[in-house]
Amino acid sequence: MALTDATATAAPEGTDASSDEDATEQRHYRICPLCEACCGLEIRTRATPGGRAVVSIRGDAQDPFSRGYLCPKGVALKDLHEDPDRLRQPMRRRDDRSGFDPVGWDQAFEEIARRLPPLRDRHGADAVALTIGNPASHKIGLFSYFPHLARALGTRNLFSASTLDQMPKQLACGLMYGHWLSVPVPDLPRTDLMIILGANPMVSNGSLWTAPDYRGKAKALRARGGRIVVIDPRRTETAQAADEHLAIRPGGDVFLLLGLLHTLFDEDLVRLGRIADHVEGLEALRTVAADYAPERCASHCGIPAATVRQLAREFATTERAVLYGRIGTCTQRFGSVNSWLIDVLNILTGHFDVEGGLMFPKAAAFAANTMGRAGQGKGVATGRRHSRVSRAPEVMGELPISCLAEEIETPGDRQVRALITVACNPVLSSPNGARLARALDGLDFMVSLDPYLNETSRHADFILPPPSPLEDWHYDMVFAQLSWRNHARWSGPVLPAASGRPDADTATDPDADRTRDEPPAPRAEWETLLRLAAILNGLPPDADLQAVDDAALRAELKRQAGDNADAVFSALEGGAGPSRWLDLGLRSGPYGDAFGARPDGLTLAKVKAAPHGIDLGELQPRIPEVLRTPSGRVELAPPSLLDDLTHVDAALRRPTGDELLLIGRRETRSNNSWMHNLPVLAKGRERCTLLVHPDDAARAGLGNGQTARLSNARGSLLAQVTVSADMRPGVVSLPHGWGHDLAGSQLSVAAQHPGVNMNLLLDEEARDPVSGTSVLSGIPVRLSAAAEPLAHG
Ligand SMILES: Nc1nc2c(c(=O)[nH]1)N[C@H]1C(S)=C(S)[C@@H](COP(=O)(O)OP(=O)(O)OC[C@H]3O[C@@H](n4cnc5c(=O)[nH]c(N)nc54)[C@H](O)[C@@H]3O)O[C@H]1N2
Ligand SMILES: Nc1nc2c(c(=O)[nH]1)N[C@H]1C(S)=C(S)[C@@H](COP(=O)(O)OP(=O)(O)OC[C@H]3O[C@@H](n4cnc5c(=O)[nH]c(N)nc54)[C@H](O)[C@@H]3O)O[C@H]1N2
Ligand code: SF4
Ligand SMILES: [Mo]
Repeated sequence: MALTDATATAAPEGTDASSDEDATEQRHYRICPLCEACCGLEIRTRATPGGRAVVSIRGDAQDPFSRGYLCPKGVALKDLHEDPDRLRQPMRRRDDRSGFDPVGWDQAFEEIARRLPPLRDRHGADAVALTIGNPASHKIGLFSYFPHLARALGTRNLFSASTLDQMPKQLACGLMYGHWLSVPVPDLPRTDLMIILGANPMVSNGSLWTAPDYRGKAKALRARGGRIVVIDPRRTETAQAADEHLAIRPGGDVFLLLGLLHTLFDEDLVRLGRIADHVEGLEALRTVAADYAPERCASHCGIPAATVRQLAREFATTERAVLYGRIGTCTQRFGSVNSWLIDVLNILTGHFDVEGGLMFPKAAAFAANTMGRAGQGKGVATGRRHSRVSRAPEVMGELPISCLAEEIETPGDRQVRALITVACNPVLSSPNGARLARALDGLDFMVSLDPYLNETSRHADFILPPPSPLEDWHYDMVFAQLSWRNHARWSGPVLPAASGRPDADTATDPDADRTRDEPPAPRAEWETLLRLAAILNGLPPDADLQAVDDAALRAELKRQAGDNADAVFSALEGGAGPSRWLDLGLRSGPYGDAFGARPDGLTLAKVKAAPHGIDLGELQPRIPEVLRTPSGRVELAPPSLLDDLTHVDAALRRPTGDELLLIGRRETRSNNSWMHNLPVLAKGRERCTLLVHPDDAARAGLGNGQTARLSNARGSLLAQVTVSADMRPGVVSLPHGWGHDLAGSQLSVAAQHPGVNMNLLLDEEARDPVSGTSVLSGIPVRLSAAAEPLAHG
């Protein structure tokens, strides 16, 4: 039997049936869970013989946060919901490995209970690895209940997409401000100069910065006389809509940033402003800066020294300015140092914790930097343990995901023998996925929580699918902590569970008893995670989940509320699952009603009653209250980052090579590795193409539309060439997340335009050793004209 989560089954909030329309048509307001912009959508549905169907999806003009913005992916939620390849029930791999068959949930959990705990008991907790991917941060059910599973497993082999992405930023922020998610964001609406380094928000819609409609906000900045400077090896869509583009050498950011730092001290441009009394380590920075004159760094960053000095002056002397860096600066050898220096430069120029600079959001729920004692804390620690094979240090409780394959392959004590993947596709998303795919075949047992039988889940023994986003309710646990404006927005399920599936006509109440042969209704993801956790904690596979959930909540309340725990427990809204935790987070949060002590404050009921969400205003200065460092200050010179400068110095002494360098890119109609199966996004021109500068194309004898071979010591692949003067000479660009031609996946649309997986050319051992993050950019490659044509495309 499925559990009831009152929030999941109640529909009226966020839904309205208007009388002037067809009586069967309803409008629903739903936050898009597909990327970090978190746009509010208006979704119209109509009654159909089988249930309800989506009629249209558009931006919700009344959403105070996204104000009507949406991108083509938001519209694709309909295709995702209706995708015949999207799994609606658990799949079990046949014993002869010839494919998968659907099974009931009870049967799946029974078999998992039979196989997984004994394996863990025999080989130890570390023998079961756990990976979690990008969509998990967009799903409250996954994000809030994943820790239950991680705790129940007790494994040290915990991996995530963070070490392919933002870990350097989280580490730098953790060290400087005391918490992993105290990440300040650009106050774009109030700035006059925005410098963007290694990010393409025009396409990505922003990252570690929830800011729907970058385009509109950038346009407004320029209309009020401001300037945008983009520093990127490619003249990106964001650069094309900016005032200036500097084509940096891939991997050159650290040299640019140090050159800027040098100039600030050298030309007496340091102005700390109002936070001067709250920083530690200024003199250490002055000492560091002395070594990195732009004249020394210029050839390594590929930007002339005079330009670097001029940029430093303009940044320092513009009253409201901000420097923002993202994934292009993170997925490099010096990713952590880059992330640190970006914030340092904002701080030293007085563009930090002030209007128009980098500012800290204040989320309504779940933000650690709104909990506990304001202004001081424990800070963060790393390296409390190390990976078994490469001895890579743990960061934020995780090991580098690029270590997963070797942990599975290398025999010995604590060898990984089983794996649970949660919303993760590392066969395509991590370096050298081919090696990982081979390693996965050597596992004794694997479970994937995923809506698709794809490049990674095809290796699993069981695939446990989520409901479609339109069948689920939503609240952003993570992105409200990274938002351009404070807000609290909740959205209800748009469609009843199990609509839009092939058997929808016969769909019954998801909670009704059913026989094993009937296709089961989707299970909420928190329920799947809690069920797995219960099994690993030794409970039978049909244990009473309500009791398990109640016990976990009561234990937390005992910790937080002591003697009041029982009263708080009874006051919380929602039958089970994340809704009670959300009510707790909101009510005890910075805008909350504090369980009656602040009657005007927020509760889940109040947030649910506002269909378009609640606006909580512009970002406000938060130093020192936001800090959780042991010193109670901003740590400008964390020792582990200072230490890495020795390696920067060594790199600066080596001459730059003249190899061709491969970088990645993102496409508007694509999202990492998993949205290529949606017809509305997949149609049109080929997207997985190689951008090559005209000079490099001519040298290799390649023209537009021809097939190139790209190769290095790791491997070789074919890609269709697009000649583009937007590339820096000597740099080529290929999007990541493609390569849907692997046998055994069930992605019929994606298979028609499979593209190639650029990560096959990446070295899984190339990492920023401080954060464990993979080097995904600036990869040396050889380019030649291919004798053979592309198999697809
Ligand atoms: N070369 C190169 N490689 C890169 C990058 C790059 O820029 N260049 N970018 C990196 C970055 S930033 C990231 S974040 C990673 C992403 O790495 P991953 O998280 O491994 O990859 P995604 O493509 O986001 O895959 C998400 C998986 O979740 C599944 N999924 C989708 N929705 C749901 C859901 O609601 N529930 C569940 N349970 N599963 C769901 C999808 O089917 C897919 O299998 O890739 C990284 N890889
Ligand atoms: N449409 C779409 N949107 C997405 C995604 C998607 O796949 N598609 N993925 C989502 C995810 S998971 C994330 S993490 C975010 C990422 O969001 P962004 O950080 O904005 O990511 P990108 O668009 O990859 O932009 C990175 C830029 O860095 C540049 N670059 C590469 N190497 C270097 C370098 O060495 N130095 C500098 N300075 N620049 C470099 C690239 O040319 C690219 O323009 O996007 C999210 N949004
Ligand atoms: S930008 Fe597109 S994918 Fe991202 S939240 Fe908005 S509609 Fe969804
Ligand atoms: Mo990402």
